[in-house]
Amino acid sequence: MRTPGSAQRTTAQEGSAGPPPRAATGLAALSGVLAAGVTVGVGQLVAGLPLGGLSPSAAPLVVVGDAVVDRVPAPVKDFAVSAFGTADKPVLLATIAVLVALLAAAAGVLARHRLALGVAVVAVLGVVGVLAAATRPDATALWPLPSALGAAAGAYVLTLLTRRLAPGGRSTGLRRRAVLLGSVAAAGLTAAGAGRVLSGARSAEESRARVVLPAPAEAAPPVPPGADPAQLVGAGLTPYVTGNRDFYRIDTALVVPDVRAEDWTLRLHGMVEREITLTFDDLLALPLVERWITLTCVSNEVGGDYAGNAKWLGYPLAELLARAGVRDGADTLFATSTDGFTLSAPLAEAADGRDALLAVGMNGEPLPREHGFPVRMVISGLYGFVSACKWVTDIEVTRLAERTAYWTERGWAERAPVKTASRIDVPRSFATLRAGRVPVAGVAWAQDRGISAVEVRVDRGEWAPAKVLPSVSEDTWCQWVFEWDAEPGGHVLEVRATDATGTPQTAEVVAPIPNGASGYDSVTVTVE
Ligand SMILES: Nc1nc2c(c(=O)[nH]1)N[C@H]1C(S)=C(S)[C@@H](COP(=O)(O)O)O[C@H]1N2
Ligand SMILES: [Mo]
Repeated sequence: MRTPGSAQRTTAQEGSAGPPPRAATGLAALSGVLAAGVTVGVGQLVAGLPLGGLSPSAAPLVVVGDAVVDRVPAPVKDFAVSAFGTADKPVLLATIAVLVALLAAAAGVLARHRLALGVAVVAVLGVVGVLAAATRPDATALWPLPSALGAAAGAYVLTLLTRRLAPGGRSTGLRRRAVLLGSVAAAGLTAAGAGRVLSGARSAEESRARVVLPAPAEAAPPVPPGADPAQLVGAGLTPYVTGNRDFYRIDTALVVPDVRAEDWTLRLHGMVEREITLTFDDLLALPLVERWITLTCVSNEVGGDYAGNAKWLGYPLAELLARAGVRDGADTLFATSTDGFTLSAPLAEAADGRDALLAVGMNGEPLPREHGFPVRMVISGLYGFVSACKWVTDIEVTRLAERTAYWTERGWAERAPVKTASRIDVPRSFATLRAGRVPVAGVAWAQDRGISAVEVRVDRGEWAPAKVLPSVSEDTWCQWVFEWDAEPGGHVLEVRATDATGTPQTAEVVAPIPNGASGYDSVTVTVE
């Protein structure tokens, strides 16, 4: 029996034998892209479901992206960091999205000729997601689910669209096609949006909002008056204290790990007399100390800004190690974060009495998620990649020879003390200045040793002393100012610092890999 609907369909079918070939190919490609969109959207939705073993980090694009990050060869990664800096993550995610869209468009076109082939391409994409999910270090048995269900939804959508848009299919009229494609796009976007909302609701952000940090058993000293030449800060000088929002972020995580304080535990084990397991509440109940420590990244180029100074609240690593009782022969703390990143910190430095913390607070707040919420390590005098494990959940006391850390596998050094460095912040390079008194200023650091002198030279002349402003301790950078009598012409200004052991910063120009850049920072200016 014929219904009114089917009669109408028959009419529409008779009205057109399908779009012209170019348009048909375009429609097929669009179908593929929409199917991929539904795959990603449904994947995001499933990943966001409030089920114990699922996590926003299990969403298809995220697991594939993270798997790529861990597998790309070191030179590509170095290139990405140097070319895109901290934007390397969005660039990678966008690249993956574009590649998937291209493959999906091809799947759509294939499907128009042979449906099974197109569906097979979607299935392969699904399998890639499932494998990436299953091999993530923090994966649970449920992690492949978002990719698997997403791909199943994508295959269904591709089949539906291909059949309906085919000549003789149900949706051949222009209006019907638009409605069909529009509904599928809306469904994909709704799923993705719902996934985001669900993930947000049970995220670490909520957990962080509930954290109340205890008052420190030992408060940090206040910043000494005159640490900041106030009149220069607005003019481009870096403030002595770096706000949490302005603090540089460097890590391998594509999506910030979602660790709730309630779920966090730390296991300290290996070459110790007594293994220790701490919950977040256990940690907050210990006598916590506040310390100012400047953190710097080994990837920082001379003159670069991968450096920041904050007031950290935490428990001294030395105390924790003393409680555990370190056995003879150990020389390394092998730290692992929830997302599988690892680093080898030298035990001697962590326990020699310098400022070295298992930190929960940054500038008076719980750690921001990007900076390691709920708990990270910070050790003065060592670059971040060998000391400052964020989202840390496991510390094994071991020997360096027994474990290889994430960056060491990729050609970076096993041990990396911070090199003495200085930077000119004002004037900016290529600035045009008025002749006369010009303040030249910036920062200098040699964490754990301290800075004893900063000098400036103009046009490769004699080094002249700059004024070094007070700092809280040898663990932080300091500001310096040099009053320059600028004469008309083009000039090159250079800076160098001397640490408190009396060793001047080296002039030798080396790249960041494997253990930090060196050489003098310089700016070129024009004086009128
Ligand atoms: N879990 C984790 N911790 C990490 C990293 C990382 O990639 N993953 N990067 C390290 C590096 S290279 C640096 S320089 C510091 C940077 O810390 P920040 O992002 O809070 O400035 O974190 C360190 N800790
Ligand atoms: Mo770093």
